[in-house]
Amino acid sequence: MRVNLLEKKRYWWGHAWKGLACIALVALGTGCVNANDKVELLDKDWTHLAGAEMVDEGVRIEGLGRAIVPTDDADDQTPVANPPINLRGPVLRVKGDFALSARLSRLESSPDDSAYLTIYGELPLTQDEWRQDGRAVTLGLEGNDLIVELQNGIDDYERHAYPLPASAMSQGTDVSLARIGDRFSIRINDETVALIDDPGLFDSGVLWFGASASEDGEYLLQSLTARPLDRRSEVTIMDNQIPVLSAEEEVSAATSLRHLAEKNHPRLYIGTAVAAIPLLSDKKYARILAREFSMVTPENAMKFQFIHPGPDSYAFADADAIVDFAQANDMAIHGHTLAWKEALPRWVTGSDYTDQQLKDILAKHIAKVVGRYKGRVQSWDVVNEPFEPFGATLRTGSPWYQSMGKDYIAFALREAHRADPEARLYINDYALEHPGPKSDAMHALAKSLLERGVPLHGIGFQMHEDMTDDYQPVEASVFRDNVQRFIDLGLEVRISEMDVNLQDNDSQERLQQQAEYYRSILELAMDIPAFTAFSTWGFTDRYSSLQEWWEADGFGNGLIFDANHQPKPAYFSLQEALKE
Ligand code: 9MR
Repeated sequence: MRVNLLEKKRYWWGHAWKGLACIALVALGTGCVNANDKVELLDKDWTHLAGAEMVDEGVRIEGLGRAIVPTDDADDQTPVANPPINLRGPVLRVKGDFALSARLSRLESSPDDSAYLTIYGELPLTQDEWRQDGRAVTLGLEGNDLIVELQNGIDDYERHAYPLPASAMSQGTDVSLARIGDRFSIRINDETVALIDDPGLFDSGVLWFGASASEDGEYLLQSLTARPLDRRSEVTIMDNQIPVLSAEEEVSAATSLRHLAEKNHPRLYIGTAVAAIPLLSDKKYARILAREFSMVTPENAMKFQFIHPGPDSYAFADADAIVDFAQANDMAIHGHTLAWKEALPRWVTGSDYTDQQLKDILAKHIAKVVGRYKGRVQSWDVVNEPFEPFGATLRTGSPWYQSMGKDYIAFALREAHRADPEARLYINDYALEHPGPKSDAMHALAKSLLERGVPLHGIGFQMHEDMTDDYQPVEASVFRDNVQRFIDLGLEVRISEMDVNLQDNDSQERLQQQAEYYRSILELAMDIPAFTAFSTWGFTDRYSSLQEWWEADGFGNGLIFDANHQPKPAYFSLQEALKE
C-alpha cells in the first residue's frame, strides 16, 4: 500500500511539473506534449524486412543491391534501385507536426558503407520492369555527408547533402526529420542543418519504413522514434499484419468465385496474380483476394531479380508475405518463375560466367527458392516463355540457353523436382492457345521431355488476349481442340495468366464481350478435368500489368474488377458460370 501511495505521489508530482512546463509552453504558443506520446519503432517487427536482422543493439541492415532492370526497349538501361520496404513492420499514423529521430551507426568493420532509412508517405507501385515512385523521404549517410532525398511521385525528385560533423562520423549519427507546417526541419546530433519545403510527402497520414545499405554493405539502425510536436498533433504506431478474412466476411462470401468453384467444381482453382505492396497496404484489395480466389501466383515477388538480387543475397520477404497470406486464407500457391530469360539481375547477365558456372547458378537458385517453399507451393512455372514470341523456335538469348542449349529446360525441371518432389511442375507460355507453329513446338517439346522421363506435369496457357475493333481472341472451341492434344500426352493444363485487353475501347458493349469471352474460357476449364486452375493475371485494373508504366494515372482495362475495385461484367459472368 505504502509503495502504491509513493508511486502515486511521484506520478502526480511528475505531472504537476509537466503541467507547469506545459503552461509555459502554451504561453509560448507551442502547446504541450506528453513524453509518453513518443513511440518506439524498433520495438516493432523488423524481421520481415529483407536484409534486416534484429540484434541487441537495434536492427542490422544489409545492402542487397536489389534493382529493377528496365525492359530491353527502354532508353535508359540503368538499373533502378528497388530497396526493400518493411511491409509487415511498423506503420505510423501521423497528424499535424511530428518528429522522427533515428540513430544510424556505421559499423567499425565497414565505416565507409552508406546507410539509408526511407520513410514512405505513399508506397511505390513496383512492377518487375519498372517502378512508379510514390512519395517518400530518404535520409542517408554517404561518405562524409547526410543526404536527404525527397521523392514526390514520378520524376519529381530532389536531393540535398549536408556535411556531417566529425562527432557524427565516429559514433552513430542522430538524425531527425521534423515536419513543421509545410516544411521539414533536418537535424544532425541536435543541430538544425536545414529547413526544406515539404511538397506534402506525408499528407496521407500513414507512414511506412524501409532501410538499406550500399550493395554488400551494412549498418546498424540503432534507434527510431516518433513524437508529436504539439498538443494538436498525434503519432500512433502498430505493426502491419497479414490480412485475414473475418468469420462474417467468410459467411457473406457464399457466392464468391472461390466458394462457387469449391462447391460446384472442386478440382478447379480460381487463381490470380498477386503483388505484395497492394496486398499489405490496400485492405480492399486483400479482402477481395481472400474472398474470391482459391489460388495465388506471386506476380513478381519470386522472379529472379526480386528474390535473388546478389550472388549470395536473397530477398524473400515479399514472396513470404504472399505465401503466408495464402496459407492464412486457405489458398493454394502457384510459384512463378524459375528459368526465364527476363527479370534477371545484372549480376547474372552482366558477368562472364562459364557455362558450368551458369548451370550452377541456376541449380543453386532453384534449390534455394523451391526448397524454401517446399510443401507450401503446390506447383511451379519452372520454365517460363521458352519460345520466341510467335515462333516455333526456342529463345536463345537467356544465360540458361546460352550455357546449356535446349537442355536447360530438362535441367531446370529436374532440379525443381529434386528440391520438392511433390510439387507439380509446369512450362508456361503465351500465344499457345492458337493451333499453329508455336503450340506445335510446345507440344513436341513436352512430348520429348515426357519420353525422356523428365518431370514435367503440366502446361500453362497464359491467355493474354486482346479484343479490339479489328482483332478477336481465339475462340474457346478452337482452343479446346488445341489443348486436347496436350492432355492426350497425359499432362495437366491450366489457364495461367488470363487478361483481355480492350485497349482504347472499353465501352459497355466491349465490356460485355469481354465478359462473354472470359466466361467461354472458364466454361472450357470447368468442362475438361485436366484443367487444374483458371487464373487471371491480377484481378483489379488498378494494379494491372496492362497499365503502361509511363501512364501514371492510367489503368488497364483487361481484368474482372475495375480500377475502383468494383466488379465488372466479366466478374458477374464468371460467377454465373460457376453457379452451374
Ligand atoms: O505483370 C508482370 C509485370 O509486373 C512485370 O514488369 C513483367 C516483367 O517481369 O512481367 C509481368 O508478368 C508477366 C509474367 O511474368 C509472364 N507472362 C507475361 C506477364 C505479363 O506481362
